[in-house]
Amino acid sequence: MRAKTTALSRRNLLLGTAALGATGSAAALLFSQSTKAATVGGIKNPLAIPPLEEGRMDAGTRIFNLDIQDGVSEFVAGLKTPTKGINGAFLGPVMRFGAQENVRLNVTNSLREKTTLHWHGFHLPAHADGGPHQVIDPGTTWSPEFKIRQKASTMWYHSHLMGKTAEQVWAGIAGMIIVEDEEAKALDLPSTYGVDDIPIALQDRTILTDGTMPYAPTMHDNMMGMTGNIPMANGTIGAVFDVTTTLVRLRLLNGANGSIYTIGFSDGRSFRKIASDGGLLAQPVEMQVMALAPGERAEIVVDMSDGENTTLTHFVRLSQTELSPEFAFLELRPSQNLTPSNPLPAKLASLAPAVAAQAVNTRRFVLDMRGMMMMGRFTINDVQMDMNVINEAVPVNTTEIWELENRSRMSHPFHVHNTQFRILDRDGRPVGPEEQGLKDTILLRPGERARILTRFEDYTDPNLPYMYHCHILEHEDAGMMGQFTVV
Ligand SMILES: [Cu+2]
Repeated sequence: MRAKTTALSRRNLLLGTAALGATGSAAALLFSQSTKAATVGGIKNPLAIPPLEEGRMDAGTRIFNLDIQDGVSEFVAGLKTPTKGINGAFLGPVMRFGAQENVRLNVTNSLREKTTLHWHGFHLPAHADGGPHQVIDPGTTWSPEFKIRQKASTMWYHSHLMGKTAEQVWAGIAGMIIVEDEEAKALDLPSTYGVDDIPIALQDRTILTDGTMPYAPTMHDNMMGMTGNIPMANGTIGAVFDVTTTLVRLRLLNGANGSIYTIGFSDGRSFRKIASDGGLLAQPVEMQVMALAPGERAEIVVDMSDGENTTLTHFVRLSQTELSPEFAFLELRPSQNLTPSNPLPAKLASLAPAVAAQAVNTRRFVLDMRGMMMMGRFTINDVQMDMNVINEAVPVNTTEIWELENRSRMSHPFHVHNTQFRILDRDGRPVGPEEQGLKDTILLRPGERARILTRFEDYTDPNLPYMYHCHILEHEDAGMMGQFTVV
């Protein structure tokens, strides 16, 4: 018999932030009240740092073994939570790839259900992409091989099973990837794994008092994207990290199903964004608050030389100038004697300018929601995803402008497989320097239009498609996805 359960409440867990409130200041974004004490209901846990997996070299190929499995996690002491993970109970190892290397990923499915594993952000052949067409049956191993053709970046991997992506990612089938290259190494950025270079998967979940974390979206969740009331950083609730260096680099991934995070620090300190989805920006960009949508990554560098604790926080925007803390993700606790870090270089990656005039073709994608309020049908160009329909055939070696329009009344992060694109403009206006780097996912606010510059240079395959889709996983599963081939 099923035990009677209720959801653990954030009101109980987030004592610190609940007490904070927020009062307005017309002058600046409001962070005046410190959320220093705002860890989760007094719960403090050391931040889980996923094992760093570098594979083993065999005849010039870097080989990884990944085992997708059922597990049991203890997010809350004494509560057993059934989860799924890769080489572990929840989430997976951080894999490190070198640019230009060949990799082979032996992915074994030890679940009792089908799954897939998609390498998000990578330029690779369609048969290696791990999308809905590369199903891994229970008890079998899928071994894609591809060459790493990325710049130094923070990527990730996750289930992409047709109609089941949301449920499987919620359970934990996701992990992060670090790509390194010579250009980035020469910059002497903080890069000691787990010391001053920290991968952080930001997620939220709902856990019941019996410990379960069921994927049971309501109509509202299917509509808005599934959200939980408990923040997690790498699966840790109330995460605390002991900082030992004056600068710390956080590789942030929004690995949530449906939550768009507004990221900043509890004491209002600024940080420098150094990388977007596909790699380093041209120069560090100082920011105080940053939107991060499902699927997006951002690398930030935080200056801890003042020796004060601060908490990486998701804020809710009350108005243009008022922010209210919602989730305390990670408390950074500097030690007494910090090791001085190298200063951040003024210039980072060399990036070719994004020139709209190079495009010879324009393609339009209209994201919409049709039907009654709670019976929504999510579409791109008026159609829902059909595994048997190739929606677009894109000529190889052709620079194109993709015009994206969000005609619905909610936000959608639009993700394109197999490419890193550049954002030309939003509603006709150029984007800020923090959005001028390489991107594979772009957040479109309600009613917003954006133009992106794409180019697919090889890996033609007239039969096997790549995906473009909304990265709110409930929207993706509800059909807000389409297929394109490179021909
Ligand atoms: Cu969406």
